[in-house]
Amino acid sequence: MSDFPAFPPDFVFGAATAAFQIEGATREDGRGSSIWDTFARRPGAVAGGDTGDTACDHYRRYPEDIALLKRLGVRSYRFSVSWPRVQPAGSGPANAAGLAFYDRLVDALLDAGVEPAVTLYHWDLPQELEDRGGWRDRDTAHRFADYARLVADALADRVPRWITLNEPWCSAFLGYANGVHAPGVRAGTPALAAAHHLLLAHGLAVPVLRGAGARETGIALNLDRVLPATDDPRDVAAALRAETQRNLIWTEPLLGGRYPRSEDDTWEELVRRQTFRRDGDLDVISAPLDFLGINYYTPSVVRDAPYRDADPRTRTADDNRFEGAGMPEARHTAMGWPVAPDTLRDLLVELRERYGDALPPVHITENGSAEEDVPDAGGTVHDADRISYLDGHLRAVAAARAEGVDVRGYYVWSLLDNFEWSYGYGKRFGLVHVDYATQRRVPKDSYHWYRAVIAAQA
Ligand code: IFM
Repeated sequence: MSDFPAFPPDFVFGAATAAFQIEGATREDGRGSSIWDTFARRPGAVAGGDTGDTACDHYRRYPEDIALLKRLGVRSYRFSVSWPRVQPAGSGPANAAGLAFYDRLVDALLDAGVEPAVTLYHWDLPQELEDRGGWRDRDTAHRFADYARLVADALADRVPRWITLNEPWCSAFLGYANGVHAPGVRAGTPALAAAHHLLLAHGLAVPVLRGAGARETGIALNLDRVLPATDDPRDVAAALRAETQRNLIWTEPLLGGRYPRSEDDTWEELVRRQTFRRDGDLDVISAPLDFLGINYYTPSVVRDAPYRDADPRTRTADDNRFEGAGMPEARHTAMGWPVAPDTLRDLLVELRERYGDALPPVHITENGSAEEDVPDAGGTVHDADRISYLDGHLRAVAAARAEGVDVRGYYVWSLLDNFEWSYGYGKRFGLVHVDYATQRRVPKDSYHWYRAVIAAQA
């Protein structure tokens, strides 16, 4: 560890999870159904037909998981609240038994000396709201603000850090354009309407959270470092379209109070004929943030390409005349994602250059890798590749800090192996191995490595 960069004493080392991926207990204590409960039952939607019904059984085993966090030495634990556990149908009064779970969780974390950081929405929309249009419908943004109030009134006295939405790009584009995530819609404009309503939901929730006493409020975006495959102007223009879809659609309204200038070239008629934006929305959306959460895993190298669908009437909003060119020279994780830690530094420095003082302090709210973990006879995983991945990305954070980017925290994704959405339980991101047959948890080598990193900083 002697050559490991030093972080300031108040730098937040953390670990993250999300409700649907770990809790299980999907029918317990009055929890309603979510779009992921429905989607996982659609034949072929999730690898192996896996569901979230049991997951890591965290709903019952949370004391054991908190003990793992305590031993790890993290200052903060980022988890998400399940909307259908708190508001089974997505509106109306709180389900007291559902809220009580998070109350117990927060108290147990504080007793263990771990600060809770709450994400309000990590993709598990109550099914009843989807039946009324889901994120295509503006009203869902208002329902979200009501839900935020219920959770914040119950927990903001003890939870300092709040994240409204996790990776709204996935909710909008994987959910309503490409259809590989719940609710599995594959159609044209809805993804753009969904993106706008997600931003609005965030903006409406920010003052609600502050009013309830939240000390720090932000959003977690999965921003991409997009690189053109060549310096041919057509590839450079394609990279800007990719960046518009992945990054600028979020950062421009949130940090700049404007829609991206490049949106016309990216979406053409889809955005020119939109009807979902209203006067005043940008003011709501651009409410100042206390921090920007960035989830980062891998860069994208793209080149110019024709539309995948030549017919504008059926074309989806993720069809923006670019295609992935890959990074054959890089190592790839078990997700097939190229590993290029320096691109995290570049992304952070570029954000700082683009937004200047409008860029709030940053927390890396997720970073981690799925690897082909093979437990030894004792159940331990010797995951040198994951250690190297985390080491590289933490060094990239230190490098960005050295260049003046105010990064204040870093959360490993994830504490536990868990339900990796449409990949089911086949992909493992955890610092802790979970044997799904027995629910036995065994810390991997990466857990011990991260523990040593944190201890050495102290
Ligand atoms: O597991 C997901 C998480 O839910 C959101 N960010 C990316 C992770 C890895 O794919």
